[in-house]
Amino acid sequence: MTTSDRSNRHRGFATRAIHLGYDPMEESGALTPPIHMTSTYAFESAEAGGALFRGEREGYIYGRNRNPTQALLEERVADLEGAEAGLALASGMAAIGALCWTLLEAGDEAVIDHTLYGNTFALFTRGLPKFGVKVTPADLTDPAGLDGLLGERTRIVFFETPANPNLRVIDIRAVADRARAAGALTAVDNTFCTPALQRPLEHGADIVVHSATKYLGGHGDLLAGVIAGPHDIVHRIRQHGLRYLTGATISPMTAFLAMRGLKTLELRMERHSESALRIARLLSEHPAVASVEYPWLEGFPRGGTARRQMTMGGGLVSFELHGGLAAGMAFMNAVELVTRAVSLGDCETLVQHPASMTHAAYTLEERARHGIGEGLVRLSVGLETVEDILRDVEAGLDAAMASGAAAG
Ligand code: 7XF
Repeated sequence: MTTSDRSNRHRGFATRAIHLGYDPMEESGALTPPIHMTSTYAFESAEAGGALFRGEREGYIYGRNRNPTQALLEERVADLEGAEAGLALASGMAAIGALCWTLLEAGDEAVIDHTLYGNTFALFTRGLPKFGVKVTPADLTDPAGLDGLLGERTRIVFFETPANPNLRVIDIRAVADRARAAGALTAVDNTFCTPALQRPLEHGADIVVHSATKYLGGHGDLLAGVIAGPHDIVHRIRQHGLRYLTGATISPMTAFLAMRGLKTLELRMERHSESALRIARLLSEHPAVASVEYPWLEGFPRGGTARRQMTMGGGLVSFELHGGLAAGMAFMNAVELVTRAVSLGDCETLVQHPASMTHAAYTLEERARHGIGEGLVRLSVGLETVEDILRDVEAGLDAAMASGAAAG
């Protein structure tokens, strides 16, 4: 068998998530890739060390830049996203930060969608302007609205789809076409879908970022981030964003755990999606519920776009109760199996309140302007027996109604 056969690049998604780029026979037959716990690398000669630093030779120098365990994770995620290259970092925020610090400079502009994870919003609207970058939030569910916002200095258009926490869906192709025509890069946070359900690069985006803390890792036991995109951009982010602008390196142990998660990614995303659809349907039929956000639910805004760019609905469901915030709080306090916690994409079903938790970085006024409801409750549907989740959610809704709060 040739080396290229062993790389498994021609195989299906799940096979590549398990086998890509690793040949056990090159590592003493070890079935799982070794964890390279080393901070630095020996140079064959003094000259060879210099050549590595000058980029004239391929190889490892120092653990802050790269490690073989990390390199395999990067190769796998990049391949699954259909990207030339990947870069793994210490967290999702490390990935988004390294991307911004590398690609933007004082005087540049960026356009972001109205709805982003709270700290991504804070990075763009509080962090970057301190260094002379102008950031304009826009409603990218209407891509035509971009036309007046893209200037000569616009370098990046950044959004999530579906967005955290209200699941709004953005047409990747429509935004990317406009951005490209104006000379700007399109970067999509693909955390909610993962490449198992949506590959933004196939729809015209230039760069994908992930909080691998969520579905890629999949087990609530690590923090990590990934960037995937063209080789030259990813190389620049490694050389600048990772090496000296943030130093936010992923640990080899964490890279190993993230790869263990990847092996079951496709399976998990299917089950998350199937269960979430059932929960979304239950919610939409319950008298306590005022509205449900789930991309696969009948009548969901831009559901056609969702079905064009995603293969299933994913594991996140958000909803508002008739009794608003008080009813939502009563629901969260009544559930027993569902765990009150932020984060998402774990095996455990988690519930949280975006306005006071994940999106507390927005001001009250910003949340109102950007469509993040004060009463919105976000569920990350886990992998437990779906009947158990359904029963617990229903009991929570009944309890919220009985408390009187849901009458609102
Ligand atoms: O730095 P992290 O690995 O936590 O990733 C940041 C991040 C980036 N993009 C999206 C779409 C995210 O959802 C996140 C983290 N979100 C968690 C949440 O919404 O529950 C953070 C818990 S405060």
